[in-house]
Amino acid sequence: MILNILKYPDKRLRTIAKPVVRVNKTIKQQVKDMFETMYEATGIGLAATQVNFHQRIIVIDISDQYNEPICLINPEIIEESGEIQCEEGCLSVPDYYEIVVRANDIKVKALNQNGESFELEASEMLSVCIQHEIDHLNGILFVDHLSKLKQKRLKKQTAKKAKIL
Ligand code: GNR
Ligand code: NI
Repeated sequence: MILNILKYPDKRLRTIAKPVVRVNKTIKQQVKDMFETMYEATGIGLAATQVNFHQRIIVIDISDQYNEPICLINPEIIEESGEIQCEEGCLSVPDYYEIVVRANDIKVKALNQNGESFELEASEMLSVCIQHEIDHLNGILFVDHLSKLKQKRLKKQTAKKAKIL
């Protein structure tokens, strides 16, 4: 099932997601729906928060062929180093792109969609995407990393757009 993606400045995007207690049927169905929604929206990642489901689930696929799905449940960054500046966008902030500075190399611990614990080392685009998605689970948007002036401009621009729609 395709899920609705919340759009900035929806306050529900500020919700802090709770850890998944057990990877049961409901969670597995949610993961399925999130992959379907991400692929349909042609994103490279999606956090549960964006579809108004406030438990710690992320889906990612940064491959060209869209055939390398990664699911992270209760993800935790256990190591990080280096720096990368990457132009980011967000399905919850349509048509807006800005450079954000993040760690280039991370090690993440999570559960997979069968509830098994695993670790993943990531760098560059995958690393950026994982950090962007974990931010969502904490109610943080990439625009929060920008200057106050850029945030003010985005806010004004979004309000103006909402008026004509
Ligand atoms: O599709 C997406 N592209 C993207 C590009 C650069 C950095 C992060 C991302 S994630 C984004 C999908 C999304 O909004 N995930 O929360
Ligand atoms: Ni996003």
